[in-house]
Amino acid sequence: RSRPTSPVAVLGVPFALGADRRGVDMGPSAIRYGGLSAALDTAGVDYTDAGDLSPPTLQSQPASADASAKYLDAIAEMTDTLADRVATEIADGSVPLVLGGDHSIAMGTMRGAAQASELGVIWFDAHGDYNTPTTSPSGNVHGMPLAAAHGYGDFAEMPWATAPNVAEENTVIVGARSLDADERAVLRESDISVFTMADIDKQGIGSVTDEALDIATDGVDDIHVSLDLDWLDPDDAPGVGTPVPGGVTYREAHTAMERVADRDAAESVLRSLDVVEVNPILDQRNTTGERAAELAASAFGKRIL
Ligand code: 6HN
Ligand code: MN
Ligand code: MN
Ligand code: MN
Repeated sequence: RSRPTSPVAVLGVPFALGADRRGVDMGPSAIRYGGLSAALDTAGVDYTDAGDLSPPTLQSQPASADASAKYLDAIAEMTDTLADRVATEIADGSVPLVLGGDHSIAMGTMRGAAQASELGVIWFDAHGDYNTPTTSPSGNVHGMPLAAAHGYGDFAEMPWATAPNVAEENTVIVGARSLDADERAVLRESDISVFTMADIDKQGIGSVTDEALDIATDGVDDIHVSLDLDWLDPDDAPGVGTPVPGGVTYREAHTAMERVADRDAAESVLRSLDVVEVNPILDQRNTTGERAAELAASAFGKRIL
């Protein structure tokens, strides 16, 4: 397939249980209201908006009994539903654009996207999201989806959480600047590639993204791209639940998405994209929702001229 001939299927997942904090469940609305359809139109993307899933809500759940991985049963339900949906869209020839929701939804996207065949992953995030119930300092599952996808640690016992066909060697984290102690040790020992903010400072975001694309696509057909809005500096994207100072600028984030689009135009590599962690309650006049909409369109090849 080659863009723009393979259509994009927009799918919202209004989910907050992985963050244990309300507001991020309104992310899909905020991104749409922030101009997603206009941005995709400008990009010349053929898309349909499939609406939102109806996953469990925080207000409908009793407080989680398990403090080490909160709301895991509800997260399993969401993951299962989303994975099936994503796999179906891909089988139908579409590229799912999944709007979060907190980052735990990526467990569903990756599990679904990896059904077809081997999949590389690029994770644009301030965080590693490589905790497990044993290592997590918060018990919030949005800090665990990448470990879950790889079946690492406790997740070896949770096949529902695991994405088949995703190798550590084809997994790349870009922009990390907040890793927990155990998470850091695990990532250092793993075959996952981690580009920190220091690497971006030294090498430049264009070069880092190109290198990430080389690693993620090495020997595999396609990639999943996961964009956590807290990858951006909080000055540019204030509407996130776990902001970390010292992030990339809006312009650098655009450059990264444009490199993804360039590679996709040349080699048709983008199997799925998720855009997560937009929390309009914490935002300033939906700035972060608007940024998320524009960045998503750039990943599909938005051009100014
Ligand atoms: N996110 N490392 C922290 C934790 O609680 O595990 C923060 C995780 C943030 C997750 O932003 O998607
Ligand atoms: Mn994240
Ligand atoms: Mn993050
Ligand atoms: Mn391909």
